[in-house]
Amino acid sequence: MRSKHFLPSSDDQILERPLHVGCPNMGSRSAFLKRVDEILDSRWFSNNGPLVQEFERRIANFLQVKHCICVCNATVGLEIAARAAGVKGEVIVPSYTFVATAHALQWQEITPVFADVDPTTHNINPAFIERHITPRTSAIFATHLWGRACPVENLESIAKKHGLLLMFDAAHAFGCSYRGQWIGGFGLAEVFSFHATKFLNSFEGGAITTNEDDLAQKIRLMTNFGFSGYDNVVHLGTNGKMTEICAAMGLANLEAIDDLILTNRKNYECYRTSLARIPGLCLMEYPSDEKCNFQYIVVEVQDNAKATRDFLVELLHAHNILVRKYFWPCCHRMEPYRSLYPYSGNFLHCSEKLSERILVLPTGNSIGEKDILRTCNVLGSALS
Ligand code: T4K
Repeated sequence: MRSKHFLPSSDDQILERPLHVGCPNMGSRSAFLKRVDEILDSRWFSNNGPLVQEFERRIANFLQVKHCICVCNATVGLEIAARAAGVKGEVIVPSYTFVATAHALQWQEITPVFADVDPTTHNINPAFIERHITPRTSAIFATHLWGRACPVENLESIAKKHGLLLMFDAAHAFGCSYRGQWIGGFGLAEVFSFHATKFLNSFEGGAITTNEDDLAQKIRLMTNFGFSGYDNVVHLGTNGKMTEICAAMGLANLEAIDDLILTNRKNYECYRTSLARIPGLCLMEYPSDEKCNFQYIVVEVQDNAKATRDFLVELLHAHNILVRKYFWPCCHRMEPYRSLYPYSGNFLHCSEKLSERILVLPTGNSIGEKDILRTCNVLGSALS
């Protein structure tokens, strides 16, 4: 399968700039730098500063959700949200997701129980959840993978039937909707990531959103060591705070969100046109009746393709196009899960298949049409 014919010479490589999946987006540099000056002048750098408060207010308004608590990253956000909600025992999660979804639970000795996903949406498949429910199950933690909403209503009815909590890892899903309503207000709580690689980034960061007043209050306490005012610790807590500089970046990017989504959408359409000519590749579709941030260009390498996914990754990397095999391997094939739960793969056929076949291509506002054509030409050279 592998052929030297497709590999570029070292001269070609030097000429072509690297294209990264996850290359950070930037909104207005001047809007960001103006806020940085304000931060330095005010000498207020962290601990619920004015920019974090503004970022929280604007996210809550945007998503039309009652509460938003910004955090230092989504992983800590997931840990805090689970703990504040009283999640314990076993929790049903997808295995085809970033490992943080499972780690956030295992970190606090809650057992992630992996359920299989749907081959089209790549989200947890409600049909496979009930078989994993035991007397120890306390919750379902579902990921809106790639920003495509989970089947929320089905999950709600399973959770209700079995008395389980329902929460969402919404790390990919800022600016996406389910049945016309922004993701952010579903389940007990949802957790967003604003990591550098996310289309809306705050360098590092995240946010927990909820419509539950008591839960929001508890999450806020837990994010700041359990402090309620000066010198008064009323709860167990950790340090999950977002800094002012991160909020400044988040605000500059939130102000640019329409442009960022438009760029992602244009890139997606450009990929769609170019990939349609290449046999053996299937571009992930996003539902046309929902809002979507188009931050991931997800391509499935099909059985009839003339090259494997791994060959294509190697080839693209040789051309300085740094595509990713998200999410390979699945969580259950990573430590500590591989050793702790060695048989969990028996029920995860679709997850395993996807993790062997999915290729994620570069997008964002550092990528243009020329870069997309360059990427598709390399793919075409191997597959046509
Ligand atoms: N849940 C889900 C479903 C998630 O996808 C994530 C994170 C989380 C929870 C947890 O969220 P956080 O706690 O991170 O807020 C990257 C990100 O680090 C991670 O945030 C993200 N998901 C995941 C999908 O991607 P890696 O292991 O792929 O990172 P790395 O270092 O290989 O970088 C990814 C790509 O981005 C590379 O091609 C290089 C490029 N890059 C990266 C950075 C940081 C840049 O071009 N510039 C940069 O500054 O995890």
